[in-house]
Amino acid sequence: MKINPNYTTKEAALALYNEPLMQLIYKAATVHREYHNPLEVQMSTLISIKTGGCPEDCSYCPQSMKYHTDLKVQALMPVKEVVDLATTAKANGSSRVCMGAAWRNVRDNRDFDKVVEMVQEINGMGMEVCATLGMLDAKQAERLKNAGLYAYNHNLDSSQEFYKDIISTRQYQERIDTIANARNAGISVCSGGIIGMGETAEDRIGMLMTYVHMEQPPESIPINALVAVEGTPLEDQTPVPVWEMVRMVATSRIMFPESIIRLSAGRTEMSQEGQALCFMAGASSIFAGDKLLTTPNPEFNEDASLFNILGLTPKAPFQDGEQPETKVDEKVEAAKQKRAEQEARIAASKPKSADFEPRKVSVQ
Ligand code: SAM
Ligand code: DTB
Ligand code: SF4
Repeated sequence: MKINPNYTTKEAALALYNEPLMQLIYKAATVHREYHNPLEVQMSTLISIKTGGCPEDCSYCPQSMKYHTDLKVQALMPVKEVVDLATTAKANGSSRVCMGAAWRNVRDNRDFDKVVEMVQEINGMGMEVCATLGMLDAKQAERLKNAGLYAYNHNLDSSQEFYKDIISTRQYQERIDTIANARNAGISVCSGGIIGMGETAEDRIGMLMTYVHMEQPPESIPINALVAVEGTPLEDQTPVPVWEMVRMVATSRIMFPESIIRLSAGRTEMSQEGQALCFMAGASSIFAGDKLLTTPNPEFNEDASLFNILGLTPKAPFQDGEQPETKVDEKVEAAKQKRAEQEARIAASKPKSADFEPRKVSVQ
């Protein structure tokens, strides 16, 4: 993944961000056409495989157990349910599934075995599989890679300076380390941030500068507008003007010409015209489906109509990288074997239908 050599200092990047908007959009659209097909948009479907009850205190997040939101905590979904949702997503044009878990970090337990199995199954369906499960060590990253994971999402969210104001339960460096673990395992990196949390333009650029200084910038950069959820510390934040979203998308597009810029959370608050400007400014991916993880997203029909108006088409999977191979995972195999044995035992203990044959009663 390339970085744009003209914007490797904070001053240059900030000056770009502050350029007259029409000029910024034009520059971004030009870069976009040079590196991407501007009529194709990647559709990625989010599945919240484990919802709420998270021990972290990210001030924007309705899933933190520190805040009192209306959210219903849900344990890890069964593998079959996730596969069924992925099947629907594929039928609706999504080429990627992103499985999100409200975890601080991945633990080597049965739940992780199930996530590995989900990755195997969805990769087997010919879709790009992404996961966002919190912090990840090198071994866990390797296991996910071997299962067929295509991408790992782990956002920096904002600048290192502003980070301390929104999260106290983990360090910025820990985020950077997880990203490095995914990268070193050969997994494509998805990492971006949120605007509208009260940060300055310098903070937005500060986050992008962290990506500039990485050995390799992320293959995809999600730009989220804060969804201000009642009960979270950021519930009263004023909605970010669409123009700032356009600026952030355009600046990211120009600074990282080869990466995919994803127009992420916040689309329900944006007009079709606002979203069109973001596509013009270089966004080439969205989250599809009427729900993000826990908050609403535009309906399938609304997006279909927008794509129709703008002449956009969904992007096919694996256009930017090969489909990973799924390798055998001992723990998943053992769990499957155990499940099969249990099912066989249950079947054997059920009374045979013959046992229920009605007794013949002779009528006299
Ligand atoms: N727990 C994992 C983690 O934090 O990495 C994965 C799930 S977490 C919900 C994924 C990302 O969603 C966060 O990093 C944040 O950028 C985004 N997010 C969460 N709540 C949001 C909100 N209210 N508005 C916009 N983006 C949000
Ligand atoms: C990302 O950058 N945005 C997505 C995905 N990566 C995991 C999540 C958005 C969550 C918005 C709030 C919610 O629905 O809970
Ligand atoms: Fe937990 Fe992730 Fe939400 Fe932070 S963003 S509270 S880590 S689910």
